[in-house]
Amino acid sequence: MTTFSKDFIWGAATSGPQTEGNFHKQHQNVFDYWFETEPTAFDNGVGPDTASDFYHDYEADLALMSQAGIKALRTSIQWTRLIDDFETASLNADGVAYYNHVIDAMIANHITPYINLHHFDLPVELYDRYGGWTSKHVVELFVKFAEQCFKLFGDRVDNWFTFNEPKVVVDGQYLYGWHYPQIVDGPKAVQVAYNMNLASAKVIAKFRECCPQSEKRIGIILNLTPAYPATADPADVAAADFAEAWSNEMYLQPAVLGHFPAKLVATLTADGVLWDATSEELTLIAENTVDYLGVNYYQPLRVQRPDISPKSLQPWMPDIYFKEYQMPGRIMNVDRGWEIYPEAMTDIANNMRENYGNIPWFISENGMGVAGEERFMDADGVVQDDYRIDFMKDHLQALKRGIDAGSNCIGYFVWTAIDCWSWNHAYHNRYGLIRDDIHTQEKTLKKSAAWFKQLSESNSFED
Ligand code: BGP
Repeated sequence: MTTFSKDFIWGAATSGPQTEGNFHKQHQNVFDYWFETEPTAFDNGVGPDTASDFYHDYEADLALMSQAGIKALRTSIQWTRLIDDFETASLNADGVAYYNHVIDAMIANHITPYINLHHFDLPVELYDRYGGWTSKHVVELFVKFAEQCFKLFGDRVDNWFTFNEPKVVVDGQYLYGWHYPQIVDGPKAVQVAYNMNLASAKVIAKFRECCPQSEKRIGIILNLTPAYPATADPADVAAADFAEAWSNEMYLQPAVLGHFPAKLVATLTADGVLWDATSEELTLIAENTVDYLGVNYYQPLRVQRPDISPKSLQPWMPDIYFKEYQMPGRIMNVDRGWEIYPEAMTDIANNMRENYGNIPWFISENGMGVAGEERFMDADGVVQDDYRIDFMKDHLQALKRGIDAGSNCIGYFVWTAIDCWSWNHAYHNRYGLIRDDIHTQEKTLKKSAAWFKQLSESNSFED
């Protein structure tokens, strides 16, 4: 039997752009625009226009989540839905009414709202006008949007986040070209990483002004991918150290400790690509750290020395310092192409305790994406997703080992409640405890929903 404390939070995570659909939305985010201009970039040509229709179905969807034992829901407010004019942050009446209804419906269903302000969904106009997150003016506009959210919803929402996975914005939009605007530019990506850290600190400063009550808290959600060297050879270990700093510490340290990793700063300085920062900004980052942290964990990072000499790659890319490596014998989620390595949950928990002042933190995403789940449906149409239950069990057991060693982990949010639209992969991999038939929008509980309900009611499960 694995048992968690009575006050452990059992939740689910999702996001506005992946669930709502674009009904009554005045503006496009970068994914909406990308889908309009290049639908073939998305699995099966399926875009975010309908998603799982949370815009219309939120009441029924929340009632179903409640039946699945979900006691907290992390979702996001779309900048492109709430705001009419990005420069002044004037409000869109339909957007305000919609998010008010959703938050009220969460509370009516005894689901605690955890509200995130940015889930990869930059308004495309702000990319066209200013270059998106490369611009410090965009940082200021984001603070104005955040202030509106705090003023509108801060009376009912205690739990806030500035960003989901800034690393995916940096890597996907500015470094490796996976996501629109598909820029491949190392130095630009360095500046974006800094600007997002700065934006997070500025939003936290604004939050302290708007929501000073002690029960209100704000954090950031980071996807942590612990970096493990391929061998004990010093060259592989050095590569893993750089990958750890670049992928994880570049976001974790400013958020929690208020400063950037010194070794990484030294390397970027020596390479002539360090971000543009002022001393006032660095002081602001130092003074506005998070109250708590959300950690998304899916896969580890296996690292080996790069096969190019560090100075041979021009223009600069972080890949001159490390190379990802596929460990022989690793266990894979073949559909998603990600390694399954639950043990990293213990390592993350220990890292929080040992290096981050034992900050309160929780798993803000963890889950298993599987393609073609119809094959696992029984005669009653219930998806028998035992693989998902096993995945959660393995990760929760590893997490519990870290908690038993003293890590201050306060909850576990599964990705996700209801199958939702997922960026380029659209509906290819399904993650939900609840199935969505995307043609009829019929939603049905999977076997894992019953398991999760039992878990959230008893705070324990049979091993
Ligand atoms: C995280 C994102 C989520 C979600 C999840 C699953 O990085 O925060 O939005 O999409 O990954 O990944 P994917 O949808 O790419 O399979």
